[in-house]
Amino acid sequence: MKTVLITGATSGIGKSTAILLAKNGYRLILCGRRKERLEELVKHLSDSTDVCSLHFDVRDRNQVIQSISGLEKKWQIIDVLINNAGNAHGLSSVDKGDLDDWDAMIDSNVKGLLYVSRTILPGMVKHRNGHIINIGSVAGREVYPAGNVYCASKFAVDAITRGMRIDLNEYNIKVSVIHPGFVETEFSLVRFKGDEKKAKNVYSGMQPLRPEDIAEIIVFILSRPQHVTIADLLVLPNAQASAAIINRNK
Ligand code: NDP
Ligand code: 8X3
Repeated sequence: MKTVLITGATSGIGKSTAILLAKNGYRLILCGRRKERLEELVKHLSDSTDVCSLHFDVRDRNQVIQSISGLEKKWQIIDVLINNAGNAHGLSSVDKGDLDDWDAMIDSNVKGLLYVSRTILPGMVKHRNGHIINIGSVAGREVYPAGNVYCASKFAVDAITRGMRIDLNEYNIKVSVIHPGFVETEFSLVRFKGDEKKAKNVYSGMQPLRPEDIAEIIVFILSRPQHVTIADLLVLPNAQASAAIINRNK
């Protein structure tokens, strides 16, 4: 059975994906910063599958390299990498943006994805086998008001995905990207720094995607035969027509 490493498995899309992949018998390496949550999830899933966790911040390249390189031998062949860890921090016009928020988004969403990929890819190249699934966003397809740096980070994920698909083509490695619209997770709570009212307001009057909706798509992508790559998917809630056009009367 395939071994899947998921970054950002402590909540939202990553956690739902871990739960569904466990049900489908995949071996799992779950990553995130919140150690207690990781331990709880490992305990919960270990009845269904072989599972372990790695505790690191994707922004810290030494932690990334040391954690992944330090995996026990039986976990060292990684078949699938799901680059999911990331967040938005703040929602401000570009002239008022917080520099720490900008650093956090670029360091986690872009550089973190690169550090994790760069650590795992040589193994995939060596074995001429692998699949990378990057989690982009509708924000990586369209810029919306005050989205500036978060959108830039997701445009970068899109560009990196395309570059990966070209560079890894000769090694039999599949590269996919999913661009979700609104998904109700801890995403907005993080963006608005714990302000629950603002976070809830993002989804008022409309039905957002559930993290399980994206998890189901990931399972489908992974279940395709070897000659099929689902390269690029935009997945929106029915009430969302574009990054900023939302029907809130549903
Ligand atoms: P959540 O906030 O629920 O989950 C984010 C996950 O990323 C957590 O597990 C968090 O783990 C992890 N993470 C964040 N920063 C770091 C870091 N520096 N190092 C390690 N792990 C980190 O949000 P979502 O599930 O919604 O987000 C998952 C992905 O989906 C993100 O890339 C996001 O941009 C993308 N996305 C989300 C959409 C939405 O509307 N929710 C829409 C489109 C894309 P921990 O804090 O424990 O480290
Ligand atoms: C998350 C979706 O529109 O809030 O990437 O940026 S959005």
